[in-house]
Amino acid sequence: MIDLRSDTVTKPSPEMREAMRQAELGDDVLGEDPTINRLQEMIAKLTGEEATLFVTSGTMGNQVCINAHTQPGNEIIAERYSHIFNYECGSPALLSGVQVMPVNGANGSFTLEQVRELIRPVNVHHPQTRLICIENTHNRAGGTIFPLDKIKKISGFAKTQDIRMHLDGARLWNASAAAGISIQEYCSHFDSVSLCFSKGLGAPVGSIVAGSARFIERARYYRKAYGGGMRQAGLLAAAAIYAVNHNFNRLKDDHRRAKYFAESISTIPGIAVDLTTVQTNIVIFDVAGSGLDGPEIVRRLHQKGVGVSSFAPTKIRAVTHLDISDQDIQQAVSAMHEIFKIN
Ligand code: TLP
Repeated sequence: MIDLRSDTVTKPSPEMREAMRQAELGDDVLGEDPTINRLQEMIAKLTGEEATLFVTSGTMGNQVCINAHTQPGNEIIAERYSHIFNYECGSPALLSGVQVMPVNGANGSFTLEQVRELIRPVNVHHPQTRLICIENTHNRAGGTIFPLDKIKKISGFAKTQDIRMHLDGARLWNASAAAGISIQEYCSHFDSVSLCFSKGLGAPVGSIVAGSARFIERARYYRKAYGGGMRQAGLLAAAAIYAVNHNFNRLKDDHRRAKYFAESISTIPGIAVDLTTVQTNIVIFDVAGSGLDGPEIVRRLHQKGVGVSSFAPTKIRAVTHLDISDQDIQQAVSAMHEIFKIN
């Protein structure tokens, strides 16, 4: 199966498994796992943040940060199609007691002017706006990069309003590789950041949150409260260390393959792809013009050994990753041509 459903589907390589086998272990709830501690120090350096905390998933990373920044009854601003607003089970309400004010982005990003309009004036009727969340790259918009100049403007203004900034950087690795902007530069404009090891970098499990030492202490409390305190989890941290050291620099290959796939299918009648949004490893295409719906195309591709995911009634997502080769992409393109020739 050529599995383009997500970059989460990768399996650890023999070398990564060997790194896991050799990991020194301890009880991380007691702060005694040397491999987790090594990973946390490594990412603190990479992000330029004071402290970091290994967590089980991107969702847990975002949610401990939201909880650590807010009080029940607060409001947070997040993009209309963001992961936090759409794919985290309503957890801002469920776990933190906050409501989300959605902002309509253009390709996943929004402007300071839009934020200004949404911040609640102080008034007895209003919730207090406490946090602005940015997703970079933006999954649902097709792996698009949130421009740094927009981030700087929003972050500068947020400071003057005593509003915190959170970065859902599950795929910040991809943004950094594609834009040539360091992880540290991106992180310097946020009070908290969540990064995933189990997407583009290919580790089996795990994310990390970064911020000030005080903030990370609060995040540690919420991690424990959510059942995310793990014991000899250095096994997983070893995979994450391997992933950062070996798989960050190769992301451009995934981006090149995504671009090739997008360009190759864009010439098929009935398929619409906005090539300007294909900036990293995600391709979203619309099959409305083909007369078939998304789930039907997903089914037909599956029969030909190609996995993609249905994202909206007529929209399909394909994601490249480290288990996808040039030949796999070529085969996926051929499968698309075959399907659309029949119709
Ligand atoms: N995204 C998954 C699905 O949940 C949609 C995927 O296949 O892309 N932030 C962003 C931007 C994400 O794309 C995801 C996962 C997460 C957070 C959550 O990460 P996990 O799945 O580790 O909780």
